[in-house]
Amino acid sequence: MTSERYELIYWPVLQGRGEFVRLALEAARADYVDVARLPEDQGGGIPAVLQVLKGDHEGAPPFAPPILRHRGALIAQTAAILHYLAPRIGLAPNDEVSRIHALQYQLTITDWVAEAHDTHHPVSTGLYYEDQKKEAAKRAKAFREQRLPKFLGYFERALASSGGPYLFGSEPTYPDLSVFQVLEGLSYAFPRAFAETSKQSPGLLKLRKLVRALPNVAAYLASERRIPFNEDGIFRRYPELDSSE
Ligand SMILES: N[C@@H](CCC(=O)N[C@@H](CS)C(=O)NCC(=O)O)C(=O)O
Repeated sequence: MTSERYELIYWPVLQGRGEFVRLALEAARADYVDVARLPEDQGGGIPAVLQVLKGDHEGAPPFAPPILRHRGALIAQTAAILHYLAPRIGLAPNDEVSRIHALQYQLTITDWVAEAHDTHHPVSTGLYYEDQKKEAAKRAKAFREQRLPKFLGYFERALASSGGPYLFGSEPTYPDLSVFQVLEGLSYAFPRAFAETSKQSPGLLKLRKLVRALPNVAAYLASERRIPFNEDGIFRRYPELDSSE
């Protein structure tokens, strides 16, 4: 069956990587359904995600959620989903080179998100945090001291190259929404380290405020559709990982 409506298939109880897609759909006020957040008797819940992952459909099989279903096709990988969606919902820059640069930024965000995730799961995603706390403490220290300033510095330079206030100038595009989400997540997970390190990134702090105030984003953030950050997601608040003291 093909449908014009965008269907997001993602775990229903966390922001996770699905949130980068939700934010884009919400910012554009696109017609979409967050499939797994429907009740199970309406085809939602975790079974809806597992059903798609089972792979009894045509085309390239998805490895993991988030997954977008549109016009009968399934697309996985957050950056690929956004690259597909953005021109259709008015969130892509205009020219071809800029579109590749938007994807370049999004893939860098993918790396950043994976590193943020690995601060609490440095050994294996298959183990509990409690089983890898020692390694997590080491990994989080390196993240706070080396990687956080490097990623923030990179995106601050990216903003300077466009003249701001967004990555492609005066209008927001999808990587701006994703940078916003990472900044929100990092300030939740590492309130101390983020507050200290982000002092060097005034352009990013401004972008964060601007994105938060976009009317569709503000309405979404205030709605029940925005799942609060929690300790099942990528950005987890474990105070011991925010400080070595
Ligand atoms: N690189 C992928 C990563 C996808 C991913 O790791 N998804 C998580 C949820 S946020 C998952 O369910 N992974 C299951 C697995 O890796 O086995 C993306 O950016 O979409």
